[in-house]
Amino acid sequence: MKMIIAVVQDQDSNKLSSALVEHNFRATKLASTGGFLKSGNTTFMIGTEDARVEKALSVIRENCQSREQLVAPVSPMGGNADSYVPYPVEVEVGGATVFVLPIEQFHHF
Ligand code: 2BA
Repeated sequence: MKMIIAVVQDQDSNKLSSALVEHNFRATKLASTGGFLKSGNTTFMIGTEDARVEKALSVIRENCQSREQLVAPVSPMGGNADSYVPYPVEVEVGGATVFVLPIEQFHHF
């Protein structure tokens, strides 16, 4: 068994939830915050059999898209003025950041 942890953009989370249910995957959604942008994203925990990992990855791939996001400039006060960028910078936020972990035990009481 594996645990798939997928960090996705909030805009894709409802679509992905529905697609996972449709394909008979069980998942838990957690509200999370990206460390870099400091804005909300959604983390899915999906426990599944080894044989279904590839299918879960394809469902995630099909339902999450990457987007450009503007990062507002941060005041240099208290920080290093050398690295201060006075204008918004565009970053590409991936459709999904996915980790696949082995599960030692699974219990469902
Ligand atoms: P954030 O940390 O808010 O990052 C959003 C996007 O900002 C990233 O997209 C990347 O394009 C950019 N970025 C992140 N750190 C950067 C840095 N130090 N310098 C320049 N640009 C940077 P993604 O890579 O697609 O990541 C989307 C979200 O997935 C992240 O949101 C974070 O919540 C999660 N994530 C990504 N890599 C992770 C990792 N290794 N461990 C845990 N969570 C991760």
